[in-house]
Amino acid sequence: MKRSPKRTAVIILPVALFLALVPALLEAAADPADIVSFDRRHFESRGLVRDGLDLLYEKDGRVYAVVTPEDIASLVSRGVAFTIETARLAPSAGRTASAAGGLNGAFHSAYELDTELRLLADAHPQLVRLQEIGTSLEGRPIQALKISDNPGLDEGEPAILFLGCHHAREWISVEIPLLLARHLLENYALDPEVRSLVDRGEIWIVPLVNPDGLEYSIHVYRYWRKNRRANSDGTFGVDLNRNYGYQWGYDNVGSSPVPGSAVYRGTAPFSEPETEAVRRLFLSRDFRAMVSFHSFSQLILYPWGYVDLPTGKEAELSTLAHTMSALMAAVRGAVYVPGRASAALYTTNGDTADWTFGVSGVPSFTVELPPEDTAGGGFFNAEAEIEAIFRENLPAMLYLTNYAFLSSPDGGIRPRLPGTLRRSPPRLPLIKRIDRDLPSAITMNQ
Ligand code: 0X9
Ligand code: CA
Ligand code: ZN
Repeated sequence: MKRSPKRTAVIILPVALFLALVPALLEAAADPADIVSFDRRHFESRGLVRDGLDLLYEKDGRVYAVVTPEDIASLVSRGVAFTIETARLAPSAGRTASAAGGLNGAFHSAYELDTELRLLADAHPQLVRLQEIGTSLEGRPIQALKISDNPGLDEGEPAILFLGCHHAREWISVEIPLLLARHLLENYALDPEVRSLVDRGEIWIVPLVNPDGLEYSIHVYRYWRKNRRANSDGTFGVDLNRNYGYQWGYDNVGSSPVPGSAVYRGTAPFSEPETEAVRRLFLSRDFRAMVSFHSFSQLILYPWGYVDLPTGKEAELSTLAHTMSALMAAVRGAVYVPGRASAALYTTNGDTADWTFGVSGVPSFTVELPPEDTAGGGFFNAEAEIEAIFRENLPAMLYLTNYAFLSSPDGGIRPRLPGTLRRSPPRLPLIKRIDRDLPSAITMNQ
């Protein structure tokens, strides 16, 4: 039903008339409204009844509407990806984040990603299966794409895993694995290299491990890092990249036992449904390599992370990291510095790569995406850069996928390097701390 125009201010009214208006005033008080926007294509394709929403206007391909909580529930159930715009439109809000629409511009919220993944899966049913691998604390699906020929069959092929967004504020880390999925699906018929990889193995892509945190980062607090666990002391959040089970809680430097800390490790290994979902997926298939995308600093990190010691495969991991770095630099010159995680950055315990390597011995990497530093934008990547960052990561990801599919199941490798191995880039000095960009007045514990 179309709502009445804005209620006009009541100035002076006889008491009787005022009393007659009380129900309407109560209704107004009980009728909190937000403004949302969504792509007009979704609007048309999802069969929304035009009269059912309080439409405001259409701009740059997006429809804006006033919605109640019931309207939001209805949008969610119809699978419409929307962005809550209220804060942006408030008089106090500053410049808009983007011309592309939405508080998060061209980046994907959890809902926007869900829609995108469904559209991708629907468009390529012969190459991809969308699988919910778990549910976040707040009930959001954690989605995986399995990309392979005969994706509905269990062909027991070797697999590789790409993960995005353990950390809420690292929005770019959702986009790169998502674009990788799109690239594989849209180029299967055109590109023999893509086709060969997709035919020979399973490429598993989980663009968003931490949906609750991402939503919080979009709508409430841009610098949020952790998930949204309500901790026992009233603080929120477990650092999902400290919650994995290999050498979990090894010391209090690489993770923290304090719930309010940005690097709180949780009450137990895999205490969080988000990490548990990754654990179950990883143990259920024949994974031969893993990449977890983070931002920022432009690094390619390999185990160990928990202590500055080499693994038994230091040489292989180092060679792989250097090769990937060279492939990345060849695209447009951006140097991703390769190194052992503990030495090149800092020690962490309970991170993803230590666990996948620790339990399986397969090449496992944390890729810290651009920019290099806070001067380059820190956690804020220009929308116009998303595609270029993907392009420079793509050859390295294809290379690692091929390498993984040639490896033997015990994690040992039949070496086969590309003919055009370039020299590794120079190693740069690095200073990076988790909290380095946080305005000191803002507490992490909200
Ligand atoms: O601290 C992390 O979890 C990662 N960096 S981030 O700024 N994206 O939070 C790095 C994890 C890599 N592992 C180690 N450095 N040990
Ligand atoms: Ca297959
Ligand atoms: Zn991170």
